[in-house]
Amino acid sequence: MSKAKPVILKIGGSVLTNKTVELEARMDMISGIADQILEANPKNLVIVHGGGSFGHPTAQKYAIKEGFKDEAQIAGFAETHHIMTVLNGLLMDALIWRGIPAISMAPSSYVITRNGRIQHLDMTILKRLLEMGFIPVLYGDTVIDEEIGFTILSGDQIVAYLATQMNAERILVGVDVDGVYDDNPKSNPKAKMFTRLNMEELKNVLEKLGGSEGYDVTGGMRSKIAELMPAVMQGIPVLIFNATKTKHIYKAIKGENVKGTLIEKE
Ligand code: IP8
Repeated sequence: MSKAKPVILKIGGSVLTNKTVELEARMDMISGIADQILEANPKNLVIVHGGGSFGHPTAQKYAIKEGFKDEAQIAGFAETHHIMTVLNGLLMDALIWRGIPAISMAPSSYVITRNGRIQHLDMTILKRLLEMGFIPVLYGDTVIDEEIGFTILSGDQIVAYLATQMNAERILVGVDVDGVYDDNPKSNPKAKMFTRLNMEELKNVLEKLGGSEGYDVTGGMRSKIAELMPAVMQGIPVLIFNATKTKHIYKAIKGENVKGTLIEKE
């Protein structure tokens, strides 16, 4: 049984899916990620993944994030949750059939938000699973909200919450770009990547960052980083790296050197 500090790995929806084509999973990527996790053989890992072109288009169609306004959204809420379980199932298949002890934990079953912010997240079972050597796998999901009825909870908010509550050793954020840039590297080839940022520098950079390509109801790189700031402030380092590149997830889990942006408090 392990009581060591956990490492939280976020796998962006942009890595698992083609964000510009609705419901297109990147199966090669999913297999490659599972291979790397198998090889890394992590002991205290929690995985959280995003919605990509699975969760976001449906969430957008029914305006789930904005809360309950009319009956037509009820089926939309169920559909959005279901489509997330489908994406999660693709990743789970890849992990389980390699013998990785991953356990899927749908946040809609144990999280309540208030105006979109986590109000209650029961970590009892998650902590037990971790101690016993399982790898809990969570994801951005539809959740019940005390104030607005329901909403969308981003994987990034889950990551920050778990990391701060469990005082994680580090947070690894795998996306489809090499790190944090001073402009969008997909539209501006001259954009400069930061290899290291402290809190002060990060605040300045945040003002300049844009949203993400394709469907995204939870807001791209800017809101991703803003969400992770409380964890950084608590002294938990965050590495933002390109999870689509060969062996990057393996190296990040192992604590080996990976190209990316390391965000630290000081
Ligand atoms: O991609 C949102 O999670 P994210 C999940 O981590 C849904 O923001 C259901 C759209």
